Amino acid sequence: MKIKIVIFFVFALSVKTIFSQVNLGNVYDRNEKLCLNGKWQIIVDQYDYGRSRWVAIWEDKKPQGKTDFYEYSFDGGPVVDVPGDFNSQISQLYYYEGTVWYKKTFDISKKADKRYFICFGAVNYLSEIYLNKNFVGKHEGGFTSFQFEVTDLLKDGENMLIVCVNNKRSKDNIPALDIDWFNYGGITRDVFLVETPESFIKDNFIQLKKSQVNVVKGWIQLQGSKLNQNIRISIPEAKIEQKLKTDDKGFAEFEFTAKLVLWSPENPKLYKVNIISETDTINELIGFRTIETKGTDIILNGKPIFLKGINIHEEIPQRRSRAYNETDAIMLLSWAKELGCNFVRLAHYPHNEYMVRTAEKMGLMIWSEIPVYWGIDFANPIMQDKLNFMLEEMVMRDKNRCGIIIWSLSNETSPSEARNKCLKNMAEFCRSIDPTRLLSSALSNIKYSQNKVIINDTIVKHLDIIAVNEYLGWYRPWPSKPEEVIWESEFNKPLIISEFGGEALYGNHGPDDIASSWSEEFQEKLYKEQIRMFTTIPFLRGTCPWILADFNSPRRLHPVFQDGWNRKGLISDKGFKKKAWFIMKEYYTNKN
Ligand code: GCB
Repeated sequence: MKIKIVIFFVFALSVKTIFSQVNLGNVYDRNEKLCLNGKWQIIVDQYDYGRSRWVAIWEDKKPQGKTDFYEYSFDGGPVVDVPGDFNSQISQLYYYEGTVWYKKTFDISKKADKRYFICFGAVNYLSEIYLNKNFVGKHEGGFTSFQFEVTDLLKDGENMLIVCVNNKRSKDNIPALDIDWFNYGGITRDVFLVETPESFIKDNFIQLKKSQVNVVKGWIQLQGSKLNQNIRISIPEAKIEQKLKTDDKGFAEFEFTAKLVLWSPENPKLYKVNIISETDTINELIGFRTIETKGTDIILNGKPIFLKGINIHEEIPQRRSRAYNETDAIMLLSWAKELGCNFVRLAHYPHNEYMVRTAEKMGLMIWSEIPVYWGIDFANPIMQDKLNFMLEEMVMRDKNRCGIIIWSLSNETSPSEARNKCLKNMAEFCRSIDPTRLLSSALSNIKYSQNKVIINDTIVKHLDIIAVNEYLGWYRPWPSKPEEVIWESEFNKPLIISEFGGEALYGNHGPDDIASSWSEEFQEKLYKEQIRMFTTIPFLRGTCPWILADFNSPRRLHPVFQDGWNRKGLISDKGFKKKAWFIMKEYYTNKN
């Protein structure tokens, strides 16, 4: 990957130890791991003082002689919980975007024949990792997991891990400057130190072959000194036992027939799959299903399906913070189930693994997307590599999660030559690393002409599913009666309305025809109108209201009705259901 080379070259000039990212595919499925969650000490460094070599916060220097002093110290400073964003934990940091240094010490008895990897679920946005005063590596991107090998830097006894985090928005970041959510910074997800054998199963991909309900296909990649190994894949419950051999590069591909109970929303069956090499074992819960499109239909396990969806941000509104653990996932996804959903759009970035794994267990199909959102600088020559790198990180983490049926490449990006080129390239790259899932992108550039809505964005040629964010009745007035709006598409593909809705403050009542009343009645009527329109769109195969719950967004400036919240939630910031919730629930209950 070019991007990695650039990053590491820059750092090679100033630091002595550099390790490359490893992309361990199965962190959560390994038993031998030390959890580094808990209390971490922090230093807030708004002017980036600590990164200069003469200050070097990563060395955590302590005064030695009588004339010595340092103008920083972790000791005596604030402490925060990891996982978790720093903004919600320290009130002075609520709107902070900048550098924060994190420090954690931990003890370990290092085993001579083992390897060790430091694994981060996500750090928003830039991070530099230091172990025992040595630079380990650097990562860009706030919502994808990454790992570095630290075997040679790890000591027996106490170790010191320091992470420099910066969540400042920037023009060439993904996302860039303008976002409609809260830019929570920090080490927002789990941190583990994973132990593996010297030669280990680095990654594996196991799913049903595209369109074939009885063919399992995939690959296994080993890393270490013993690359030629005998491998066994077993699924005991289905009495499956497959033997294969890895090549000189530690790689093996496989394909075999199997009669499996297929995963579906009605029966979210997961099998225990064991991958056993001569030196290592991985046990993973994996489900099997096929997903494809045929004309304007979405086909799950050979049968057409309608996606009854809801958009979700990775935020707990009642706590005004990021969601980061299984309890949080269960709360958000139980609301989705209660609404009658069989599908969730995890907006606008890859959510934590608990969200994906819990949704899969609950029988919810998943749309996962990278934060290629609004003003991305597609014309910037470094952008394509960054986009593909982030896309690869998303796909590699979750490629065995059958609940994920759609990878989304972007949300509301304006067509231009540069944008079209980047998205087309991403689509091709994504299919090359995962040919089993559907591709989409949420579009907003739709042609509106009198009472017609015409889908003509040429990027759709490279996608499987058309997804449109339309806000008829909110950002755009109804051009006619809702049931008289005519939807046309230049493409013979299924359509999902990936966003629609309007704002209402819970408990605020008023006229149902005045948007600025911010009333529950207005939102309720808007939902009824939307549903009337849905029933007339012949190629509609799914809907996703925007959004499950009110969420924090500093661009929502109305002091009375918004006060820093986007109020399009069907559920309020305190967890109460608005009137529109019941309209949507009824629609889903009656919809086949
Ligand atoms: C959109 C965006 C979403 C916003 C929403 C809104 O089209 O995709 O991120 O939050 O509209 O509320 O305006």
